Amino acid sequence: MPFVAITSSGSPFSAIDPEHARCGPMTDHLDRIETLANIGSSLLGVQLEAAGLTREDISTDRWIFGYCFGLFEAMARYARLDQYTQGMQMMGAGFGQLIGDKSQGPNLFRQSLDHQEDPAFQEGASFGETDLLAWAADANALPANLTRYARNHKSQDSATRNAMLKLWGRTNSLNVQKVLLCLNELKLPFERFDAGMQFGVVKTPEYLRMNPNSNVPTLQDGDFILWESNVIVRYLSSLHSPDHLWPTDARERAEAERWMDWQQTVHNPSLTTVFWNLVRHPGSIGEKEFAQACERTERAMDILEARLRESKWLGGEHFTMADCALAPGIHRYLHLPAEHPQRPDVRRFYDAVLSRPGAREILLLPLT
Ligand SMILES: N[C@@H](CCC(=O)N[C@@H](CS)C(=O)NCC(=O)O)C(=O)O
Repeated sequence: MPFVAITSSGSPFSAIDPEHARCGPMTDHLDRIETLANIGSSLLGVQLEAAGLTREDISTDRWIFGYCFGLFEAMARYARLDQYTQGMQMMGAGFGQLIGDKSQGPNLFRQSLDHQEDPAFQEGASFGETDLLAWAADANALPANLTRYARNHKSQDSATRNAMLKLWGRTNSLNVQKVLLCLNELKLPFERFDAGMQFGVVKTPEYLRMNPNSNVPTLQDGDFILWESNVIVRYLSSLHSPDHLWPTDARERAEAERWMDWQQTVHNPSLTTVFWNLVRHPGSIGEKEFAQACERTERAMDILEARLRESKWLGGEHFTMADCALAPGIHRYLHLPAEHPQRPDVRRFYDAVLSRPGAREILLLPLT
């Protein structure tokens, strides 16, 4: 289906270009921003529909989110909007119109900034720009890249989509990252929904019905809801990877589980205090408490270093669920803005994790 021309005369792209505006007088910036947001959201709405996608795909699929962002951003650039005020306003308004909820537009725009480092988002964004240019050159051009992406990645019917695993949780959460690592390692398709901290959601009645702790992650597998990150990792591993991620030999499994429980009870509590004081809420922890937490963290890291000196992975010679559970905390430790002792075996382990399927896109995010 060709793109629909949004303006009544000439190419709709003329409305974008300030030099060739033919869509009527735009008396002030606000009019212009509104017009551009209108054009972008109408264009994207038509494109998404033509590719068999829904507006929900924007929040569940990073590539699509990136595509919309890229197209809006390219419009703002060609229209020479001031990037930090008019551009942001236009994209907020555009996203709001696109999802049919104006109040959520600016929020969606802010979320898009969190995904800038995500390779899927970046790829989508660059194709959004390419398709915009094709459309600028020819108002009947097809959204070729979007259509191809939809064909390759979104071909499941709705029954498959309903059966797909669903995960709630923001990507900068250490506990969510464990589950994401596990899902990618197992190459399981899933949908992820932002939740927690700035995204909210966790206090809504619907979410509390799933997870009364009001925290993330939460996994939905059909009619089964599960929370507690390490238990989710165990569940997925035992179901999809017995003998590999989830060792069937009782002692091998106990070895992996030992490190998972240790992560929750020893490694994470002090690391979280240090992380909060250095990154999330700088200076929020008293001096004495902080010093104690630093010391405990280093002691725990000594234990990890010793384990990884004698063993390739935490569970033994093979990658297991324990490595999914520990790697995000190790990433966090290694990237804290603080001096720490050289930890060659921890570093070797961390580099080996980064070479696993889909690990880089999860771990290589700035600490926030
Ligand atoms: N023991 C739980 C802890 C879950 C937890 O504390 N999650 C944090 C993020 S790592 C959270 O939801 N914080 C509140 C928020 O993000 O709004 C687990 O391992 O899943």
